[in-house]
Amino acid sequence: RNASITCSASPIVSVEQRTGEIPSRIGSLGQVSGVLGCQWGDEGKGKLVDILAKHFDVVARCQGGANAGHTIYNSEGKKFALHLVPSGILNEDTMCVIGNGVVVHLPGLFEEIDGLESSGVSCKGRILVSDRAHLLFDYHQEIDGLREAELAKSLIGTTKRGIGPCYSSKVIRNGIRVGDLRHMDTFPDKLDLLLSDAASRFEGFSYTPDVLKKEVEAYKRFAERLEPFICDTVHYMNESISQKKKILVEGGQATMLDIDFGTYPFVTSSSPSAGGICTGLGIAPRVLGDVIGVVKAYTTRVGSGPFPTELLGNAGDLLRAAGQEFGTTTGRPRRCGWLDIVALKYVCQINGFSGLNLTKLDVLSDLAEIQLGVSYKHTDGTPMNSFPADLSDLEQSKVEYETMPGWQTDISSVRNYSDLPKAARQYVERIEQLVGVPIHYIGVGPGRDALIYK
Ligand code: 2SA
Ligand code: GDP
Ligand code: MG
Repeated sequence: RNASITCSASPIVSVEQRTGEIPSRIGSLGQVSGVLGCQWGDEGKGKLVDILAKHFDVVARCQGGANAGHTIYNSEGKKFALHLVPSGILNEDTMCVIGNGVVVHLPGLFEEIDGLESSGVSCKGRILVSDRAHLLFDYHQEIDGLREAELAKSLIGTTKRGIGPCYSSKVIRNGIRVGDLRHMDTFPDKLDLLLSDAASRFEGFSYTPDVLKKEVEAYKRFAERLEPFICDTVHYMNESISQKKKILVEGGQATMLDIDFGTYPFVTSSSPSAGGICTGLGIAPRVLGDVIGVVKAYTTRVGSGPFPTELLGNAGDLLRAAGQEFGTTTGRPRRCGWLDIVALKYVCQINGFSGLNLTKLDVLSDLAEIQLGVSYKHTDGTPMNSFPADLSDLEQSKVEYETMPGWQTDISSVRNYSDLPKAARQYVERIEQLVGVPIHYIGVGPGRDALIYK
């Protein structure tokens, strides 16, 4: 079913022909491009994806779920907070794909679609959901909370959106997939198994036949509503590639939260780095071209776990206020600190970025001096030459900083790189020099137009 679906978006022509605008600086290396987070999330990936979407036929999510919160603004300045729907949705010619690597909470997805439709964004026929994606149930969210309560003081600080429990079901192999909604005869037994399993593990989880009955009834309705969205997206993506369509992959979270490469166990349960693009969509590494790393001009983290360059007290509070650093999904205040070059270099190695988008440079505009965390040293004085896997090594490390002059000028209306104050250009160029990856875009405000193409 849906095997013969074809991409309805128009074929890409050159950026200049299509938009008459400055080149997007993306998409020239291969048919599939990616936008990934370089820190602990919330770097501003959604904004870049929204801006670039017009250059692409398809925008796809490959991992994570409704833990993601991508804030974007349309050209009239209207704000949208997206969680499961890809940030290409505001560009009406773009198809949006939710890939096999994503975990899908259907009540949340429908709520998001209804919200978009009521704001005048047409979603009809524009969103495809992989039949291989796993379903995230309300109970996954409930046990996410119970797990956090068990961990007490050493809690992860999850978004409580059920992400870990749903990926656990997937990996332990009793998960239920979107395609299973086409077999409602066997669905109740599968769900019963899952709920009974949770009830036997968590004392605080109450499970009665009534709960199952209600959930099955709700999912019968969801199955009907979802049917037009369900697609063999692996086939769709590969067909789109053979038809020479251009595809942009939108990462959720970031490499420092990656289940393999992040500050484990204070991580999410998916692969937000480049490898996740292939496994989360079923496409081959050779079709991947540009991968843009999105990096905030400073660092934020929400949830627990190590944060070597964190600024506690007043300095952190000032950054939080200037950058409006509160979770898009949960509203939690984000921890704030200086840019960590050691972590950034590690993330650049893992992802092989073709370029970077430095975001929120405008937020630093009031500072007289800016610090860059350039190296870590053990407390015994030995230098650490890479980002450590062992959190106790990280705890025993001391960050060494370079101090850069601030520019203390409002840069939010600057659109040409050469018009930035000298100190701001020095900061940008020092980062490029330290990490060895060019910065292609610089964010100077939340709006669509607030981007400098360097
Ligand atoms: P989870 O819920 O199991 O994925 O949580 C595990 C860790 O991953 C972090 N995480 C995030 N960090 C930053 N932003 C995220 N999205 C929201 C946003 C967060 C919010 O856009 O602001 O609203 O609070 C996100 N999603 C997961 C999480 O904080 C845990 O550290
Ligand atoms: P994402 O999860 O990476 O998409 O990022 P979020 O949307 O969670 O958080 C980024 C926040 O910063 C959003 O509120 C954006 O509107 C805002 N933002 C993005 N880029 C810039 C920028 O260059 N300057 C400023 N001031 N805000 C930005
Ligand atoms: Mg976010």
